[in-house]
Amino acid sequence: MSDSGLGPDLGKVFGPAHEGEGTELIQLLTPEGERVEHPEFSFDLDDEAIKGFYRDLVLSRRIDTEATALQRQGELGIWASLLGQEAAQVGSGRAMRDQDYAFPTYREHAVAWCRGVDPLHLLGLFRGVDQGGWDPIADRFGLYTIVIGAQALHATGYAMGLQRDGVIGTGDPDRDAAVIGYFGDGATSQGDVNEAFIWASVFNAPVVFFCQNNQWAISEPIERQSKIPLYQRALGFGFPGLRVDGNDVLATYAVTQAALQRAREGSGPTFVEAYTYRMGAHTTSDDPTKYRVTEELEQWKLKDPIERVKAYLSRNGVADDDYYAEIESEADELAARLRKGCLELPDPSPLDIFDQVYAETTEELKTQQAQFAEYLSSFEAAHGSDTPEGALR
Ligand SMILES: Cc1ncc(C[n+]2csc(CCOP(=O)(O)OP(=O)(O)O)c2C)c(N)n1
Repeated sequence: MSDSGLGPDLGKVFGPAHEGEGTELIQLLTPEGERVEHPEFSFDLDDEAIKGFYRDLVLSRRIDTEATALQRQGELGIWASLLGQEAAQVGSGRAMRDQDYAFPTYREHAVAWCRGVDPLHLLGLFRGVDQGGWDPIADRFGLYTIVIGAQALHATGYAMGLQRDGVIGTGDPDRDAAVIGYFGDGATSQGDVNEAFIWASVFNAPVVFFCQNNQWAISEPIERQSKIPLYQRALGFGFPGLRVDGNDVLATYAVTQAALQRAREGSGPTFVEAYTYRMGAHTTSDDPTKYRVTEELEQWKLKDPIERVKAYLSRNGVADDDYYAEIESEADELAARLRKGCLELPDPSPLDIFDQVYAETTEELKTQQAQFAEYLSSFEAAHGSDTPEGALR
């Protein structure tokens, strides 16, 4: 009995609630870049693949740095940085097969990268000139979702659709598909996420719930979201939950790949808690120094997801300074292309919005579009401008 006399001491049953370094944490690459084995999960790719991961990590961090700079210079309305979460995103993103589908939040820039989405499309969204210019069907990467946790339901619904399409458990590796729903630690307190867990569980939906526990939901710490480790919640819903070192790209890859495979085979959902840290601000509108201490960030810098891969590559003679310089110059080129492309993005026409409601515009919408066009042209006739704003100038 616990001190309160109300029942078993949960602390003893589950261990410390928010200690990421316990035996429960699945890790294959230490912060020092040493490979370690895990009894259940192994990394089965070669060193060339790890070099590829390094490139993904560096380039996605550069996309992020450039976007933050563009926002600071007034070229983006806002930016949600992924700094510190690159490994969680690259590991899970690279574990997907072409036919799998991802439902992101607003921070999954490295997953977008892995899906082949041009980062310029991400900038267009945050610049406010479009609603995300990528093709969610062709790229198999959904639109960014700001409504916290809503995409967990979308992911589950899509996964149930895959079941009905008969593309689960056929044994054909090019056909069987699964879904990943991304969300943060704060989102686990949302009704939508908990509802998604129930639907996914009882319908055995082929979905991986991929939670990046970055320790903070804006200014709310993880201790205010859960009294037990998040991954242990899955058991109560009836499916497995795992905690992986989210700063370890090898472990994140291995765990996500296993969870996706389980889903594709028809064995149902898995909850993956990627234990990581948001090293930057929540968004460019946030000042984290108001609510967290510098020492915390300093501790997490020692677990940097990129440095450990670099340490591994160097330590094992897989890559040298020439390789790192090559990737740096590729990052420079990417950043320059994004900057130029961002500044050249055209402002949308007020009429464009009608084209983006349905895949095929309805007759009713076409009528409304024509009426709106006529309304806009009335300003031109009266004032020599085709917009109300222009007419006021
Ligand atoms: C339904 C809903 N409620 C509140 C918000 C405001 N909001 C934006 S981000 C955020 C915190 C989300 O934290 P978390 O799920 O941990 O994800 P993170 O941003 O840390 O990646 C909140 C509450 C929102 N966007 N949607």
